[in-house]
Amino acid sequence: MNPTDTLSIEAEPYAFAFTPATCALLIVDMQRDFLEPGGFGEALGNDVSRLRRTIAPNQRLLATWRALGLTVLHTREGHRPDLSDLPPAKKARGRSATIGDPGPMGRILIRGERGHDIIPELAPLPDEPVIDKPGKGAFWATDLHAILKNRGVRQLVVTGVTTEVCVHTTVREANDRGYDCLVPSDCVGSYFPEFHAVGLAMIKAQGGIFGWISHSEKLLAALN
Ligand code: TIU
Repeated sequence: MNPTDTLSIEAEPYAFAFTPATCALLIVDMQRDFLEPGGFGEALGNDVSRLRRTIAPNQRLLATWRALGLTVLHTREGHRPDLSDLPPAKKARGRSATIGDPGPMGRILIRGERGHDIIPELAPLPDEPVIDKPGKGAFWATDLHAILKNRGVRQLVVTGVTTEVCVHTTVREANDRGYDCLVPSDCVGSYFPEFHAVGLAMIKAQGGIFGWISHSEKLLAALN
């Protein structure tokens, strides 16, 4: 496989043609706060174990992207320790605890705390940009678009959690900025199976209104 070749994989609503050299893997918010007990996900009343099936397929995709020398980026949702970038309306949400409150993994969704870190299974390498974002979308209030442009990236494989929240918002933001987005269904997850299914259906509806849906095995088969 030559990274500058154009590959095509089976996807919905139709085949996804991509050029690996200009297609980045964007892993959204695979943080302890969402995937492990005691964090933000659980504070919102969710069963975090539902997200853990996404870890193994993300590891396989990440290993292949790295082995081929392709662009990998990670995002983390979180806020400054002084909460100065936390809108009061966002602080007010939640149940037992809210952003900035102490928890078993440190202050919830606060940069520098253990819970805010990416899970060890998917730890970024030093040369992989980590985008710290205060919102659900990875483009708002970040330098992601500039980084992608500087690297010549035009297409994105978007993975991570959760399907209908940060992945969806990011795919919509990327689509409006001109990126083709492919979402491998096994590499994204939600606390709500029904929202996961509808979230994916919304992306591929209307001729791929926001992007394409496929499976990591199809990507790996094309790349390996
Ligand atoms: N609550 C929920 O489903 N998600 C978030 O709050 N953030 C992300 O999706 N990362």
